[in-house]
Amino acid sequence: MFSTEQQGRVFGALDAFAIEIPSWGFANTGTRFGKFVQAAAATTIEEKFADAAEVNRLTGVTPTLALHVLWDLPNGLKDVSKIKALEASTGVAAGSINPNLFQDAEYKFGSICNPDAEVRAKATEHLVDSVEIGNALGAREVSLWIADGSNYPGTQSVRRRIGWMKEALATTHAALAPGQVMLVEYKPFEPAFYHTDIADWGMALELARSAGPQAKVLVDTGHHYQGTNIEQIVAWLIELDALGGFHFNDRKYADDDLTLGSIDPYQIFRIFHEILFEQSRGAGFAPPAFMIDQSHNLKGKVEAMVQTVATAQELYAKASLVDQTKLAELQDACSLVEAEELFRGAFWQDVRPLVQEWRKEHGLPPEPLAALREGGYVEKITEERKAKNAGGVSSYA
Ligand code: LRH
Ligand code: MN
Repeated sequence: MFSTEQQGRVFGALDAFAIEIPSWGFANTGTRFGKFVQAAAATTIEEKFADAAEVNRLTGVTPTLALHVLWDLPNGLKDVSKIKALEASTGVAAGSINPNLFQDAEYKFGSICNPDAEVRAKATEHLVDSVEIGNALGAREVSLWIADGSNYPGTQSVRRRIGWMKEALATTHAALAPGQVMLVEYKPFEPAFYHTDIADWGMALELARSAGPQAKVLVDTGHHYQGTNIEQIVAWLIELDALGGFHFNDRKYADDDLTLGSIDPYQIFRIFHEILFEQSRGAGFAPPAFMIDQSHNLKGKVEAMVQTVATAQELYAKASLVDQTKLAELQDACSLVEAEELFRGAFWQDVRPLVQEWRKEHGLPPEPLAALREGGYVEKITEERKAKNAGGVSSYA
C-alpha cells in the first residue's frame, strides 16, 4: 500500500510528465537486411498525426510529434501550413524538428564535415531551413543528429572536419529565434564504422558550447558503448547546464532502437532519478525534453508506442518514490546497503495501480493498451492502409 505522501509524490510527478513521440515510429522501418511492411503503417504525414492523436487520446501525455524534415516536410517551409492544419485537426502539436543530413548521395563523405565546401554549404542551408521551419511552427527544439564520419583510418582529417562542423553549427545557431533550442545529438558509430564526427557527450558538449547559448546536448540512450554509465553523463550535463533532451529507447547490443524498458528498465529509472533529484533541489531546474526515438520493425507501431509511453510513465512514477532527503542522509553516512535498498526499493514497487488511479482521475483509460485494443483503431487503419502498404515502401521511413 502507498502512503498519502507517496501517492502525492507520484501524482505530482505524473502531472508534470510529458513525452514526445516520433513520426517515424509509425512508419515502415527496418534494418539493412530488410523491412517487414505492416498493413497499418503510416505513410503520410496525415496518418502519422492521426496515429499520434490516438496515442495522446489514450495516454494524455504525448501532446507533441517529432518531425523529420525530409520525411515529413519534403517541401520544406511550403509544408508548414499543412502541418498547422493537422495540428488544429488532431490537437497534436509539431514537436522537435529533425533535419535529414544522412540520406542524400552528396553526403556520402559527410554533410557539414564533408571536404567539399559546396556540400557543406548545402548541408548548412538544410540546417538553417530546419530552424526556420521550427520557428514558423513555433516548435522549440531543432534536434541535430549528424551521421558524418569515415570508415577507414587515414581517409579523412578528423581535425579539419571539427573546424568545418563548428562553422556550420555557428551559422545554424545564429539563425535561431529567441526561445529556440538547438540540440546536438552524439552517437559513437553507425552508419560510420571507423570515426563518427560527433561520437560522445564531450564532443557534443564542446560543439554546443562553441555554437552558442541556445545549444544543448541530446542524450539518445542507445548511443553509448556497452558499459557506459549513462546516468553519470546525465548528472554531468545537468551540472554543466547543458542537458537539452533525451531520445529514449532500449538496446541489448548497439543502437537497436527497441522499446523503452524492454531490455533494461532499471537504466531508465536511474536516469529519471537524476532528473527528479535535480528538481528536488528546487534550484529552478528546467527539465529537459523527453522524447522517444524508436523504430518498431516487428511490434505493431501504434501498440508499441502506447506500450512505451505507459512504461515511461510507470518508470517515472517509480523514480518519484525515492525519498531524496532520506537517500542523501544514507549516502552521506555511507550506509551502502540501506541506501541501495531505499533506492532500488522504489524500483521494485509496482506503481501500476497508482498510475491507473492517476489516469482515471484525469479522465483517461486506466490501461491504455487494453483501451487501444478495445477501441479498434488498429483494425480501422489496417483496412484503410493495407492496399497502399501492400505495394511495399519507398524510403527508410
Ligand atoms: C540516429 C537517430 C537520430 C534520428 C534517427 C531516426 O540513430 O537516433 O536521432 O534522426 O535515429
Ligand atoms: Mn536519436
